[in-house]
Amino acid sequence: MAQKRAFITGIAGQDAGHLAQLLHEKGYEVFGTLRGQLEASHPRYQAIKNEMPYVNIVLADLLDISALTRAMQEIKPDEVYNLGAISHVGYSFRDPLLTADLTAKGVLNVLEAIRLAGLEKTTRFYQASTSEMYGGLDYNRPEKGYTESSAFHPRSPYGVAKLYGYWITKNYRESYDMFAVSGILFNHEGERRGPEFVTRKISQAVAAIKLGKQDKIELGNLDAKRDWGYAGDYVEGMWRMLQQDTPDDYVLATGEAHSIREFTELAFKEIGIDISWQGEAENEVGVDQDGVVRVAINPEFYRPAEVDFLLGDPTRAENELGWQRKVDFPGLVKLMVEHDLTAKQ
Ligand code: NAP
Ligand code: G4F
Repeated sequence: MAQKRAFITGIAGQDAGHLAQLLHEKGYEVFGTLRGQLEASHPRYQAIKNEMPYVNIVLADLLDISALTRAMQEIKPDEVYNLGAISHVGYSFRDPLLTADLTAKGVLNVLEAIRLAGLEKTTRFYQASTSEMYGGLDYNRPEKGYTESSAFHPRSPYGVAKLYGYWITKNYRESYDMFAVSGILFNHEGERRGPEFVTRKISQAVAAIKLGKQDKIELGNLDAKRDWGYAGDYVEGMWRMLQQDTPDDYVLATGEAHSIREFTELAFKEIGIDISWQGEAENEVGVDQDGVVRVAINPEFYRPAEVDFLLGDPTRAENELGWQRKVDFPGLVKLMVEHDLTAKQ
């Protein structure tokens, strides 16, 4: 049988790295997009090639439908994973227009590129949808967690843009009979996570504090809760969604929610520091056993509208995809801190 071809947008991202490795191990020929006027000698290009020599790099911006269409015509992928996006919620408040162009309309660009290349009946499409679409407000918080049929109420330009991506994917499935699905993924983290996201910011800071390279970390809202899993587990779920007989959308989550505060405490425990909390609101600090301030609040990291609580119910993915997360919350914190301790030495 011919080798299957997978096309991943945003190959430099966290999930793309895990997914490319998984698909390579499964025998796929893997193509991934990088944006910018890069040549093969460029450090960004080289970094991907050094880490994932099996990835065929395609230079294409998600805003550039001609580049995407050309890529589809030339590669004729069996599976497309649309992972490229502005993915940082805080940043999306600072640049909402670009977020809309990229995180919303970029999805349409990829879907149209597939159609323009005449591949809508053969190429399967995965859209990286998100738990941010639910919004976490009190009035719509199912006790056992959000499911595929929960109501949406996005709370950021990012969440709103992703909702467009979710609906246009469903619309192409219904209009053109495309195998086009959304994975509604709750937060997933790990050693590839960007340092602008809170878990990696904490694990890197904790490692630097242990090694004497940093004194403390500044954070925003400590009391938001997230359903945090390991990214390596979640890419398996993405792949499984595209192997089904009929296309449908699935939630991937752990079914457990923990606060930023809990993540911080556990991460410090990994290096032998017990954090205790003093003060309130912007004046709250986390101190170690010797009274040294290790955590301070910086309101710069607050968001204009916060998602206070996210909990997912992965029952359907477990039953229909046979998907199961392997890494639990303490395991995730440990894995990240241990990785960063080694990397920072
Ligand atoms: P990520 O690390 O931020 O990766 C996103 C990638 O998109 C980056 O490599 C980025 O490239 C690329 N990108 C940005 N602008 C682009 C453009 N104009 N053209 C082409 N590519 C562009 O995100 P991730 O955590 O791996 O997440 C993957 C996807 O899943 C995203 O769509 C995210 O919104 C969604 N998602 C993530 C989570 C999560 O918890 N991780 C949960 C639900 C959904 P540069 O490196 O050049 O900036
Ligand atoms: O790590 P975060 O930036 O992730 P967030 O906003 O939950 O978004 C991530 O998960 C989504 C899935 O639910 C994805 F769709 C999205 O692409 C992204 O991957 O922030 C998590 C929480 C927030 O409540 C934030 O206010 O941590 C809080 N937080 C507190 N201090 C902070 C900080 N977040 C960041 N980034 N930096 C801080 O210093």
